[in-house]
Amino acid sequence: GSGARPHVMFIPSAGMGHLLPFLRVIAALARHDDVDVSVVTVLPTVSAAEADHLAGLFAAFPRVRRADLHLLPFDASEFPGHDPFLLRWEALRRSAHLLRPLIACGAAPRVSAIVTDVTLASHVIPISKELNVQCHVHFISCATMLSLLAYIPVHLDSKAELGPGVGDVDIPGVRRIPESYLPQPLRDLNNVFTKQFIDNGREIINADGILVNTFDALEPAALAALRDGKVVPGFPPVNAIGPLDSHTASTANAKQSEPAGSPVAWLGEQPARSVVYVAFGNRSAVSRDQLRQIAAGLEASGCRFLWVLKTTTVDKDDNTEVEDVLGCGFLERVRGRGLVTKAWVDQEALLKHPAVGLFLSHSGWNSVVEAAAAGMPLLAWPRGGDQRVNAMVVASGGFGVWMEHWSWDGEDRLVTGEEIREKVKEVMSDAAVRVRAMKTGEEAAKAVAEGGTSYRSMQEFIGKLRA
Ligand code: BUP
Repeated sequence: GSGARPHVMFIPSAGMGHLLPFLRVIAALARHDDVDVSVVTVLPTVSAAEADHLAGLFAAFPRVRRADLHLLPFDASEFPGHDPFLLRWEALRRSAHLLRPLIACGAAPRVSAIVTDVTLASHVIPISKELNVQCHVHFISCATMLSLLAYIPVHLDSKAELGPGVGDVDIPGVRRIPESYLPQPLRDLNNVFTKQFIDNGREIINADGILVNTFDALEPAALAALRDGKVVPGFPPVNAIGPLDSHTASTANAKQSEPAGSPVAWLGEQPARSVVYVAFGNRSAVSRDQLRQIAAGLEASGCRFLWVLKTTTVDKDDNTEVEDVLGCGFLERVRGRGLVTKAWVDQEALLKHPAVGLFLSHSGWNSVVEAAAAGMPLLAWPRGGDQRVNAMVVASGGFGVWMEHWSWDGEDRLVTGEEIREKVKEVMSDAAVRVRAMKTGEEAAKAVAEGGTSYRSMQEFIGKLRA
């Protein structure tokens, strides 16, 4: 009821690309003393990074309550070869009815609003209606991807002839996206991810609002089209609240001194804008052969580089040696100018470091927004999922270069070390991209500063929680 103290229950999903931005929203809300916050913790977590970050959140915000959810047994053999995080989404969706009692009987005061990860939207929104609780969806990709999710049911319903996949999608007021740029599973209408995507797209229209980690200046057309009802008439309010700030910012454990040899300590010894930061996210499936070409390209470029190397999709079982992957002698040859780490790094902080001059990235959306916030030019090499759509946003914003024809998961072609060397050198010295990136960083700062578009969007969201 009006005037009552809001109690918001957050329902996250799996994968760091989902969890990290979610934790950032939770932290933003938990900093308000007059809002109660609960977080559904699904056990066991898929990766060690997820477990660590959840523990970090509860340590930093003792007021945040934790509501444990134990998943029902899930037989993954039904989906051979699928990504473990995607399977977790399916497992969670099949256990979603267990959320009902958690929401209804959650600790006093009564849960007044839910913020759910988009992967669970089609299950959680109906439960929230039954329980008469506000439901906001946290969307973890760009507004352009949100417009795709919203429009896909309309697109499929209006197609006379269905191919094996969704086909090219022409999103009204936004842009036309060729099928080859969509997440790979959408080429198969029977894929479990495609079914989830369509179900969530159909249901999201019934949400009370949508939170997106983007900002108005970054995606003006997509945000306007969503808000004007051009994509889907009557679409819920879209609150662009990015770039989201780190969930540990301004807490006691945020400022620790850097151990010698750590990436930040190493960066401190390098000249300004001299280092290429290379990272393809948490669960990239870059093949061994491709990794070796990247190594060759970096070596031949003569540039300094910091490479966060992941060799398995889930961090828990990753104990391969760097030398096994990149070939023996590589580390020796680049000693002093190249640092390769398999450890978790604070990417947000690295991107703000003055020694970094370029980010070679898979263009996962969080990485893109972190780069935009840091005014860091991107060399975008999308690998899968929403990453080509994200790279379209980078290219149209001009703060990075999209390698549109470089390979994509599932394609055989290797991008050679020579191609990588040439492009890295070229973009490292591209003044126009650097200026555009700095400008984007300024726009990002303006958006979250008091009175800015994202600041006001966040205020508006908090206002709704109190209504
Ligand atoms: Br790896 C790594 N440190 O060592 P994306 C990643 N990150 O801070 P992805 C670190 O994880 P999914 C590391 O800054 C970003 O916020 C990074 O999200 C952070 O891609 C996040 O960029 C990664 O959206 O998403 O990893 O592909 O995990 O869902 O596959």
